[in-house]
Amino acid sequence: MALPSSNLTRIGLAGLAVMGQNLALNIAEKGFPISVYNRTTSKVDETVERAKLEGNLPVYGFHDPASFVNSIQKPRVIIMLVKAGAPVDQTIATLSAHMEKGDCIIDGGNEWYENTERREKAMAELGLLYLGMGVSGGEEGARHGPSLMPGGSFEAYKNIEDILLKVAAQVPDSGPCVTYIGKGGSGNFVKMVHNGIEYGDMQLIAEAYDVLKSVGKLSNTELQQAFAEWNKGELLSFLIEITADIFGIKDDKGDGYLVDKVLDKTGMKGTGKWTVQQAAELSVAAPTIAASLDSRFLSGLKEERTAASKVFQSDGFGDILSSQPVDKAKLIEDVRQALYASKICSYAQGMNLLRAKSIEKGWDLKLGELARIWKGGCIIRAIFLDRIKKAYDRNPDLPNLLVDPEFAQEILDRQAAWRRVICLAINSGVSTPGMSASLAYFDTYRRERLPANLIQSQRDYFGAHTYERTDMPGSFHTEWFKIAKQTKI
Ligand code: NBP
Repeated sequence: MALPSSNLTRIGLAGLAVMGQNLALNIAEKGFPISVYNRTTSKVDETVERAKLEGNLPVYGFHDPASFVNSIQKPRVIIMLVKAGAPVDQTIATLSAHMEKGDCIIDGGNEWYENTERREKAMAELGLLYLGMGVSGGEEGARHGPSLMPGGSFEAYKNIEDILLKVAAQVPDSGPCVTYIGKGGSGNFVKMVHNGIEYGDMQLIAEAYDVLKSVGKLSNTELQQAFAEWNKGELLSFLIEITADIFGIKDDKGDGYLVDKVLDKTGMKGTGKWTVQQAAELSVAAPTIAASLDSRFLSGLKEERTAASKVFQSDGFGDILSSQPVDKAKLIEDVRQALYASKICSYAQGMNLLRAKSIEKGWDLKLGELARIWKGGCIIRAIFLDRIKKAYDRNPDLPNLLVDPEFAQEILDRQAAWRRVICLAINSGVSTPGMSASLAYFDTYRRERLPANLIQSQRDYFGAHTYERTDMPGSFHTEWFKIAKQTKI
């Protein structure tokens, strides 16, 4: 296809693997002529060919970086979608050599936010603008409308706002799933926490499945029906929808269902681990997300778990699975409520992490607005996010989602079912680390007095760390050891 009459395209995209190729086609489909480039040039030809097949979309391929950069109108905007880390630095070096003051590079990868901040500073010294933009929604999202989380240079954002507003997922009652997130690496950070929340959601759903299958003895057909039913109510979401689909898919290489043949070892790429590390750095409790990460670590120990299952089987533990008959309909309803209540706690943790980082970095993140742009396009999209947005609209300074009056009531309404599910799982020897962590988070957060008084006493006993008192101000130290010698029993 010949270049537009101006001989220049509106935007460029470098990195044509799954995400880049699909986002380029999406941008072109929305009416913005786009230049594309990839280190391995066969992917350039592949993308141009796909653009032809998918409706003669205005995608223009280039095999060398100079002609790629020079094909874009000024100020030039180039989105990079290459593997995070060194490939991003290498791509920036390749492209920036041909760019001019005022041009802008956008990294759409899952990058560590500090790398974006380092690069933004380095680019500013060359007079170039820089954005770190979280892109969520996988292949489908990139092609038909992702959730976009751009952070960094506001001027750069303004240069491409018109494109992002059209390319992002569109949610009828709340608009395009994009907003300017804030300065520096805030876009990458928000995407990282989104992924951490995604880990939590997937873990909670997997536990719901485990309880229903292992304790409730639901068949795949019954599981599919239960999840499909859940997807009509407050749990309506992309992840519940695809979970229902998964239970219906037969194995094309043998008998039975595919899900039963999939190896129980979870992969990961790092954003969940970063989320938990950041929560620890900022002293924000994120136990549900941490439990989901730990569960992925443990799932990776397949050989050890297989050996352990034999050890405990031979010692008489084995499957403690309850032999009592289970009322399937009641269990499905209890698990649904437990899942929803657990999910509220998980999102509360993610939102608190975002707020803590926003305060540390001065990003001024708008939590309600983040919930809004996650309502479409991304993996955690869910009707539930609308409730979160409304909670922050009611009170932008909400200390915790749990104390929003609507969420508080929802938790109260579900706590009996939630406790029943966890007790049943524990008594059946089925682990529910995410749901249990969520319940422990709730039970800890809601109590006025915790056993932390004893921990402070111990710390003062062995380390003279001092303690405060409930009945008078000041810092105190007691010679616990000396007194204890006289009172030992
Ligand atoms: P990958 O993360 O698999 O990266 C492949 C791309 O990086 C190819 O274009 C490859 O070029 C390029 N690349 C590499 Br590898 N090393 C390079 C180097 N030294 N110099 C230049 N280019 C280099 O692609 P992806 O799965 O499309 O993801 C892109 C980004 O988006 C990642 O940061 C990813 O974490 C993020 N993301 C992915 C998803 C998803 O569902 N896949 C979702 C959301 C975000 P080549 O063809 O020459 O090898």
